[in-house]
Amino acid sequence: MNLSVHRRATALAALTALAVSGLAGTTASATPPAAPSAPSGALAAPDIPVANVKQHLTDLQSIATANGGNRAHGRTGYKASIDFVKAKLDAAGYTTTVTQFTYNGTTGYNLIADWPGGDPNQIVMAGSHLDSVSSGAGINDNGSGSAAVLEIALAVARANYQPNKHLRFGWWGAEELGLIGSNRYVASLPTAERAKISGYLNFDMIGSPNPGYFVYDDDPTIEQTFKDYFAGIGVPTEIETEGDGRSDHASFKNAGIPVGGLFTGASRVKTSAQVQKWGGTAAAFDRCYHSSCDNISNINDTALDRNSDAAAHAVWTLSGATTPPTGPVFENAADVSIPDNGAAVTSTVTVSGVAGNAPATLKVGVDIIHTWRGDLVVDLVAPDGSVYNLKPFSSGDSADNVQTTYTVNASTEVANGAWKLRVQDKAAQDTGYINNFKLTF
Ligand code: DTR
Ligand code: ZN
Ligand code: ZN
Ligand code: CA
Repeated sequence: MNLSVHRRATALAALTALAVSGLAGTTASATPPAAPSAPSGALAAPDIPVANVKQHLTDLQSIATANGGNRAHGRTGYKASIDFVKAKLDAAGYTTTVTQFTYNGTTGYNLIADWPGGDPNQIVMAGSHLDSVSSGAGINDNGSGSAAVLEIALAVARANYQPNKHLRFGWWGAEELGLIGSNRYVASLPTAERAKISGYLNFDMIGSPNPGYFVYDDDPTIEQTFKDYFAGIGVPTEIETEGDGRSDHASFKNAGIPVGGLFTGASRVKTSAQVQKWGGTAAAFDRCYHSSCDNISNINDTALDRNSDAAAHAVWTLSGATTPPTGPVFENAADVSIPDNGAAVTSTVTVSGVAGNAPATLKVGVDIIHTWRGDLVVDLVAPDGSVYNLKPFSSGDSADNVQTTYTVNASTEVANGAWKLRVQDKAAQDTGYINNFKLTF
């Protein structure tokens, strides 16, 4: 009963839509070649504004100051840090998840932020631990990594970056007590989910006041991606040796996930050769490591800037940009009504002037107005009659409309000729019409 009321109501809505759109284009139009358009996703990473990263550090310092001087596991400053990062990501359009765990009798938290889109079976992850030790605010260790990863995530949103791979960011709890949060996260993933992570990039201490530029010696592709960035800005790097496996990447590496990361040094002393190379002094890379003086003054802005940019470069490069559609666009904006539970109807686009075959990534833009899209079977029919099913009959799917772009491997089809969008309504009661059919070569 309820169901039929809903179906009736949406049918009325569609009639209204049909009446309005009846004024819209009724002639087929082919417009090759397409006007040059901006890429749908930037191909190169943007510069990460170090001022923004610094502002996040100032905010983390304020959180520590307001919470007894630290952001340690089990203390109020830790949860406040989680809330701070999460709010920024939520506002930027991320899907965020906070997971709880118990360690040492107190509650710990991890924060995961997923950027919608990309191949769900190929995930590029970047992460950092958000907890400090209890003796200080933890601004270099590890506000620096946390703030850089946050700003990179925000830069992804600002650019509306749409990479081929799925992007996920993580902030870990209780790293300082033995990589606890990241271990719990990895342990929580079913084997099949772990296998989808193509790489994990770790950022722990990337703004040391007397910095070195260290790259983790792990996955060769990730390592090379970081090295390429530093080579490009003329900054020499060394392999990280101050304790392999001493940060959250170890949790991922132990599960067989490729890892990499950056580091500017902790309590180890910079050698004179390293002073020659990088400047600074022959003293600890971070004399405030795990101390109360690891505050907002304990940051080298140049190191923070370079490492934030290198991290963004790796996130962009490893997730792969979407190749912008380059070829001509052909479209048919004529409305074709779809009879209820009736015969198939078609909208035709005639392609001409495209040499050779269609691409392996033919973009098929489908815009069908319908009050119960589950009724519909949608196919692309090539000029020679080959059929590519775009959407099967899915009776339970009561949502309105089919408005999406399918990617079809049409590389065995000759491009020129009459391409059809074929739509058949296979269940009674709801109806609609083809609003637009578009092919991008
Ligand atoms: N685990 C870090 C400090 C640390 C020491 N060696 C390395 C090597 C690579 C990354 C980090 C570190 C801490 O949180 O104290
Ligand atoms: Zn530490
Ligand atoms: Zn750390
Ligand atoms: Ca129907």
